[in-house]
Amino acid sequence: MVGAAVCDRGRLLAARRSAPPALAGRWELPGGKVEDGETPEQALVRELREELGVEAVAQDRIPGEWVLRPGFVLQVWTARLLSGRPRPLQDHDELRWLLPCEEQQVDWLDQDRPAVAEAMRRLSAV
Ligand code: 9L3
Ligand code: MG
Repeated sequence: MVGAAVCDRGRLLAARRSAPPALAGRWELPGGKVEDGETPEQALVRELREELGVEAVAQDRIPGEWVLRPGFVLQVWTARLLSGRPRPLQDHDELRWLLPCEEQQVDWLDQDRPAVAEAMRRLSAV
């Protein structure tokens, strides 16, 4: 699984899941499954296109892997928007751009928290 820490103008994009019921209302880094024949960076670009209707590029890997369930680990890259304005087209029902000081304002999925913290550290450092 690949997650995207989409950063723009000093903010990180947070997406609120609308499904499945157990995760609905929790916030995540948008992304999804890496399909056969794809690199994680390609999957990230495809998922952001499908889920948010934007063109983006993967930038830097955030070190670490977080177990989602047996056989599935989450890897995260920072990402930069090339064009479009993110809209919740599927899987999400709300988006927010968060400043580093606003990191705790949403209820992040547990597995996303370390990567979110690192992405916010990087945003604060520039
Ligand atoms: N997941 C966790 N953090 C993320 C993403 C993109 C996904 N940043 C978890 C939530 C679901 C599973 O992975 O349990 C599948 O996600 P998706 O394929 O529905 O996006
Ligand atoms: Mg997804």
